[in-house]
Amino acid sequence: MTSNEKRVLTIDDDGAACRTIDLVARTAGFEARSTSDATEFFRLVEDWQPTHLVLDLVMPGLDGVDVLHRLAEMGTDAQVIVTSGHGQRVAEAARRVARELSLASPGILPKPFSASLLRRLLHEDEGVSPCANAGSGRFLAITAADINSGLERREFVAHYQPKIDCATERIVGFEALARWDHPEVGVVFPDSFIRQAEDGDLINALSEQVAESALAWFGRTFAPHGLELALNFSGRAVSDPGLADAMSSLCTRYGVCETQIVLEVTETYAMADPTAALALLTRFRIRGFQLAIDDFGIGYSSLAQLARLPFSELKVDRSFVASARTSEESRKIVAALISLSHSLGLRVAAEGVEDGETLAILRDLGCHHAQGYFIGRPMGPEETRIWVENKLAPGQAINGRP
Ligand code: G
Ligand code: G
Ligand code: MN
Repeated sequence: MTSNEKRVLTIDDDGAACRTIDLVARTAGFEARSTSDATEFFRLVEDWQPTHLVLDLVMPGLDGVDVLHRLAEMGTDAQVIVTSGHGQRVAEAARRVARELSLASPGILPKPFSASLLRRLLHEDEGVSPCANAGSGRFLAITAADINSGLERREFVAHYQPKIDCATERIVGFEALARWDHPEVGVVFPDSFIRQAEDGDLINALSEQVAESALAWFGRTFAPHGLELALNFSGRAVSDPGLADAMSSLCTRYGVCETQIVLEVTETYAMADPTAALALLTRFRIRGFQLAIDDFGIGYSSLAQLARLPFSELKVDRSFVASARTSEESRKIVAALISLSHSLGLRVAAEGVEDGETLAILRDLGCHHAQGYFIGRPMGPEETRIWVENKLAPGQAINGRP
């Protein structure tokens, strides 16, 4: 065994790809080895005990899914990063296979490689993330105490993903997505801390810190232009009886009108206790906030409850949207959800729009709003501001308003 506790092992039939990954990994403080030979790969998994594996899915004479099964049988606890030159969808499917086999996988690495994405994936272990003492090379699970320190240092901020009107392609607003701006680790994503914050009873404080950071930015830059800001709330956070007041005072402080704010809650929560949800959600609507049911279509929903609860918007889950172009079933489901929203008088938004053809399909189906990598990725506050400016024709005001 070696002294360095961070070791990356790559299997790829492309020698240049191996060398690039090794180089990026070494500059990120990892030891790195690579091979194109399966026997050698599995031997190293056992003997060298890598903490991270980078797996090329498609290699001559080797099936990436078989490799995942074999790794699961070996009981490896290394983080598996899936790469492929065959498009994101294949790599994402393989990552789902990995997770179903109980392998940890922080994400996929599409080819051609982005060095910054690889660095991010190497530092973003699924379920376990580098903490305050990451400098020592040790990886610990994020604890409530870590989150508490982050809250005290006010490190929880938001990144923003733009949202457009499908018909006019004009920007209508942003979805704020929580990020932990960690002084040593860099940007930490919500998958690594939301659940821990809930378990540690810190989700209310965290949600308010993210909301404050988002409203301060939005109020200063965009609120006067009539755009909207959507914020995600987990069931626990939205059940906080003080949240409606806290949100209203943030609106007052930053010059934002309640009607410009959309609270996104997930279907699973909204349906868990419909009676309690009705009272809670109604209080937000009375104040003027908009309410979106997020990730619609993947939970266990009752359509009757959907009609009864005071939602103003339905967000079609990205799993249907991403495959609408290629799968007839997905397209029919998206069409049905759009039509359902129209009949219930709800605004409907599609998330996960990854190409222009999908955007055209949505427009033809009468979808109101769209969001996704094709339109814009989540970006930091300054980057978002520049993105909006570049989108506008000279002399054109944001959202077409003077
Ligand atoms: O970009 P992305 O990895 O940000 O977001 C992953 C998931 O985390 C999304 O499903 C999103 O709804 C959720 N999420 C993002 N920000 C927040 C937040 O502030 N609170 C809660 N509860 N969930 C969030
Ligand atoms: O669950 P929630 O709707 O809040 O999801 C937001 C999540 O979706 C974030 O993690 C964001 O990074 C991700 N996301 C946004 N647009 C796209 C997209 O076009 N494709 C994929 N795969 N994910 C996206
Ligand atoms: Mn959301």
